[in-house]
Amino acid sequence: MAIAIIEEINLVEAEDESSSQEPDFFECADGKYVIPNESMCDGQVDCDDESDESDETCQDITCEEDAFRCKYGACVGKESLCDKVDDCRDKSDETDESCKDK
Ligand SMILES: [Ca+2]
Ligand SMILES: [Ca+2]
Repeated sequence: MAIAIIEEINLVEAEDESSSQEPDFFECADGKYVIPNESMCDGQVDCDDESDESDETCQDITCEEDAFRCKYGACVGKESLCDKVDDCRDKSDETDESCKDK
């Protein structure tokens, strides 16, 4: 019983440590690469497994006010919209739907 209580305390301390400091890097889901935070959800795939540009990674991030938001959540510059270059991983910046108002 006593051992169980000690383990519980350690667990709480570990959680506190990780939540108190913002990580500067994003670790790919496969653990092979660590990329700078700014490369996360920038439209370009940096992780072998594409986990830096996945729906799960990007759907909750916030874009700059003047950025274009790709369908899966990544942020690219507004000037990237409909410039005939695929800037979003899912090419959602170059779809007819995205460009119809341009
Ligand atoms: Ca990226
Ligand atoms: Ca583009």
